[in-house]
Amino acid sequence: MTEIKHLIQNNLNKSIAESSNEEIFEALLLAVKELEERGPAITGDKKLYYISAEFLIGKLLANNLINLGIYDEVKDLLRENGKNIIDIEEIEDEPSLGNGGLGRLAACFLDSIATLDLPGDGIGLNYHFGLFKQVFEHNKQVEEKNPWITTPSWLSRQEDSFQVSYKDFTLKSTLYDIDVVGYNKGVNKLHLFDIDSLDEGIVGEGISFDKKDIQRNLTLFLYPDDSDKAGELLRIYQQYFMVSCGAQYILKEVKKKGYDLHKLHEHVVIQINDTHPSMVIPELIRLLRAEGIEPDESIQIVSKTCAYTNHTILAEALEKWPLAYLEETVPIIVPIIKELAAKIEEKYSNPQVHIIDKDNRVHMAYMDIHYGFSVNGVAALHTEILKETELKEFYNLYPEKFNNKTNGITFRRWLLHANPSLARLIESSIGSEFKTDANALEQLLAYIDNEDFLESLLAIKQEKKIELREYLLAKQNIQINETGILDIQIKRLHEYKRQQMNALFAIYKYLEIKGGKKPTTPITMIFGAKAAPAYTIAKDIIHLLLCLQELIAADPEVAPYFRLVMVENYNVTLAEKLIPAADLSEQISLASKEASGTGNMKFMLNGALTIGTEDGANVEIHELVGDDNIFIFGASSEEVIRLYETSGYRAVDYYIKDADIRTWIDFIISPKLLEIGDSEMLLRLHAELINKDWFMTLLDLKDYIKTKNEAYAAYEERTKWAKRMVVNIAKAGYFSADRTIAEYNKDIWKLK
Ligand code: GPV
Repeated sequence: MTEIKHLIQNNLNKSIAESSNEEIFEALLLAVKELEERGPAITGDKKLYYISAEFLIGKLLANNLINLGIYDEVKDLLRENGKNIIDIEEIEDEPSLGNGGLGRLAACFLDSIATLDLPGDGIGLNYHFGLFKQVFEHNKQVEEKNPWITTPSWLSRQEDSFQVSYKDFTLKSTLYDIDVVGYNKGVNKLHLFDIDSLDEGIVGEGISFDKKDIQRNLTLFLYPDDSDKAGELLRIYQQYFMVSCGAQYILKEVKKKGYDLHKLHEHVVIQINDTHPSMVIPELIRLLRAEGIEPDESIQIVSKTCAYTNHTILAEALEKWPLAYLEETVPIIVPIIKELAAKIEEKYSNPQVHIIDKDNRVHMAYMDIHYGFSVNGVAALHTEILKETELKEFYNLYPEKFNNKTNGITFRRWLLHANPSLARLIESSIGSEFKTDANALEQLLAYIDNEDFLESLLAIKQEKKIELREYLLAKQNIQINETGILDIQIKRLHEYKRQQMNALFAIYKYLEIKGGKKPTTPITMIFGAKAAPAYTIAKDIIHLLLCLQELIAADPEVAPYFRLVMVENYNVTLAEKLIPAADLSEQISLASKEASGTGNMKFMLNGALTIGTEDGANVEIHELVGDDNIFIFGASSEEVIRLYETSGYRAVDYYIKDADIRTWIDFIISPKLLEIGDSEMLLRLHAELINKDWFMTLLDLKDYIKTKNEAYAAYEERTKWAKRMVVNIAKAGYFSADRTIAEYNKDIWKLK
């Protein structure tokens, strides 16, 4: 009997064939955990700690089986016993520890760090109800709690416990670890801190709870509503808890290993994932001083230990905590923050680089830049914008700190797991080298004129569409057409990502079909997106999409040619089903606003073509695949930045001057839609698009429609399209997170 078979059997009290899928899942989970415990821990003289408010890790069973190198063995074993591994995978609840790209990036990074055999752990929080679960009622988003922790679980409770001191009380932490196993490599850890005093019972209707009851609510939710002061304070409580536990854990490990705290930076590097963990800087300084290290030396040590990644240029997303809020919650670090700020004010008269502004708000990013040794953006264009515009004054002070690390994705999850048929086709053509060296995918270019290969590629896309159709029907009672083009936009709902522009495309297409111009190939548009609970306009956009879905499906003149559907509760699991089936990848943010994007990379790897603006990593995708293999449209980032600087964009001008645009926008408040939808929401969105439109939807709308029509037409030439797919897959290797992590290590972390 093989080892894994033995382990599974040990955890079952009957044969595999007689066990239920649930029982098999539980036995497998325990067996995998046992194998991981036996696997070698990754060690080294210097260790990375990646601190992040989010880790959007996705389901772990298949991922871990693949990385342990036993997925096929387990699949065969189950099949011999009349079980299908896909059904077993379905049993697992997806961990709800992340929100969007930033959290998914952290998860891809942990996978690559372990795969490159680098000692590096994640540090975060164990949110019991995570990010809310989205349900649709009356064509609106409703939020529910998202309990995901089951018994047994991937979480393993640890002995470590720390005290975290706030102004009015102290909390005692508990710790849960999740194993992070590299692809055919050793094991790192994701450390998730929690409190025993949490009370899940305080959550009432939906996701409501008493925001002031910190000792019972601290780790209930990721990103609790911060539209009022109590919500903002709760976020500070959460952030400080995460970094204080993280810093205490790090120092405990360092001391256990017998290292000299004066040389902390030789043994530890802390990557601060956006500004949520920024308070780790004053906290670590505080802890070093408590260990007897001199004040100035403590600052110097921490400055050599911490590195900061910026993930946005949106001003509203750059955290600035009022000093008074910090005094009210975490007074223990306030004197240190003031001290750090005073040193900067002494040194630099320019108020633009001061940590505490004239309104007494603490700019967390500025603290990271002054007191960290590295600042990186997440795509080439993004880093350039940081250097030249948003963080220009800081770049002038510290040019040597700034560097770019273009994001990446793990090909284990996004190719080997999500699309095994494609992985098999690739392997049968160019061998298995691509599994450990993503650049080997370039060898696929030799197959661009190979008819058999192109046919197989199209056949796999078709197979994935059928699988998606069956899945959506079974899980969400959604009907899609597996013939024709599948055009997908899946990402958090935000005005800068411009789902509203895609909705206006749908209105245009609907009216065109009503006018008698029927598409030669059926079109299916799929959306997936959650809106932050307090983000009114984002919820209005979801409402418009759901109303359009209903209108189009009910119209017999249109429905046979065109469907729009919005999947409920978009998450990693759904992404794994949607991306392999996609033909067209929507990456249509207002240029300059999307720091990188990572969905764009997942679609490309799975043979979807991108329609996109010259934004974030789209720019690098465009450079790699060339003009003929991507559909680029819209204003450039320079033009957009200039329009902002000169207040040169007025949506209402487009509305007045262009009759087409007026028709499409007014359709939002047409009798047909008002009959289906909520007039308050539709009227508000209509007014917003005409009078505000902060993210310039109307600037690019017509170019977008023209370009998308070209893409749809190009889809009809199947062989030519398949060749474009080949180029996209072949050039995707650059976006392996293994490459990104190798660069972080070479330039920033310097781990052995
Ligand atoms: I700041 N991002 C995110 O998902 N959440 C955040 O709070 C912030 C940034 C995203 C960016 O929007 C993406 O462009 C980027 O690809 C991703 O972070 C990872 O870098």
